[in-house]
Amino acid sequence: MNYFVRRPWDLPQRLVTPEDVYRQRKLHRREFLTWLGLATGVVGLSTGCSDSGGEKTSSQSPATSSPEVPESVPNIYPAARNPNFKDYGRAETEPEDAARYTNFYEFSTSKSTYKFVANFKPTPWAIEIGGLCDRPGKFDLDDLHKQMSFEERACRHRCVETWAMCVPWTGFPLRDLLKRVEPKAEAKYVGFTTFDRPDEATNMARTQGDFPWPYTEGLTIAEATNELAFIATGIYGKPLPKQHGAPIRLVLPWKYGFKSIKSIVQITLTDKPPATFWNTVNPAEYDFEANVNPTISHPRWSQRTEWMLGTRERHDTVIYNGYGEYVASMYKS
Ligand SMILES: Nc1nc2c(c(=O)[nH]1)N[C@H]1C(S)=C(S)[C@@H](COP(=O)(O)O)O[C@H]1N2
Ligand SMILES: [Mo]
Repeated sequence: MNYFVRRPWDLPQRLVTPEDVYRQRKLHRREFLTWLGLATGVVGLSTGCSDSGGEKTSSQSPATSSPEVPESVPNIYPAARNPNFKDYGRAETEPEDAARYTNFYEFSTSKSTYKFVANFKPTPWAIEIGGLCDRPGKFDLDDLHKQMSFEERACRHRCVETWAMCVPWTGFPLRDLLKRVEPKAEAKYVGFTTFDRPDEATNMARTQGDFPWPYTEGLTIAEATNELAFIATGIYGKPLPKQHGAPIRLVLPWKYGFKSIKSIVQITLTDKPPATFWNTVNPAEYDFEANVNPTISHPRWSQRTEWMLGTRERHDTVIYNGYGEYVASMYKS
C-alpha cells in the first residue's frame, strides 16, 4: 500500500524523478550527477515511492542515492587492475545504473534499496572468522585495508532474476583472508553471515519471522579458495556505497548473484554445508551451488538470456557466466 502523511518537508511526488523517466531520458553521467545535486534531499524526503511496496523512506543523505564516496576513504585507491580480469567482453555498466538497481532485502524488496539505507552504519566494521581453523580471530576493516594486497577486477555479474551488469570491484581474493586463520584439513565448507541489525534495516525489522535473518551464504572450500572468489570493499574505484554491500562483501562472478553476500560480519569454516538464506526460503528455486547455467531453467523463467542494467541490451547467458576456465574443473564429477 502506498501511503504517507504529508509533513511540511514532504515534497510532491512529481518532484521525484522515477527510475523509468530517468532511463528514458538516458541522462548523461554529468547531467545525472547535477540532477542528484539539485535533488539533494528530494529522493530522501519523498515517501510512498511507487516501487517500494509502501515502505517509507527515512531522511537520507545524498551520498546514499549515488555512487559517491562515503566519509573517509582508505588510501588503497586506485588499486591496479589485475591483468587476468582486465575487461568484461561487454560494455561497462554506468555507475548510476548499477547503484540504482540493487538487491538488498534487509532494506527493501524493491530494487531502489539506495533509498532505504540511510540508517545503516558500515563503520566501524570487523569480520569474525572462526570454526574449523587454527587461528580464529576478529579482523578490523581498517587493519585489512592496511594489511591486504588490493587489486581491481572487471567482472560480469548475473542475477538469478536475469539482469546482469559489468562492474570493476576493488578488493582481494577470499583465499588471502582465509589463509590468515589457517583452516584445518576437516574444513570442507565456508559459511558467511550478514549483519543482524533490524534497527538499521527496516525491511529486516518488518519481516522478522518471515525470512531466516540474518542473510547467510556458503561455499565449498574448493570454491572459496578458487582464484575467482573475491572479497570486495570497493566498486568503480571507490569504497562500496551502502546499497552495494558496504563495507565488505563477496563477489562470485560464476554464480548467481544471491551467492555474493553483502555486508559480511562473520565467516565460519565447517565440515557440513551451512544453511543459506534463499535455499532455506525456497530450496526448489535456489540451490546451494547456484552456478550460472543457461540450460537449467528457474522453475518460473528461462535462464537462456540476460539483460544489462542501463542499456537493457540482451545477451545469451553463458555457462559459469563465461568463467569456465577458472571453475569448470571443480564440478567434474
Ligand atoms: N545480505 C545480502 N546480500 C545480498 C543480497 C541481499 O538481499 N542481502 N542480495 C543478493 C543478490 S540477489 C544479488 S543479485 C547481489 C546484488 O548485488 P548488487 O545489488 O550490489 O548489484 O547481492 C546479493 N547479496
Ligand atoms: Mo540476485
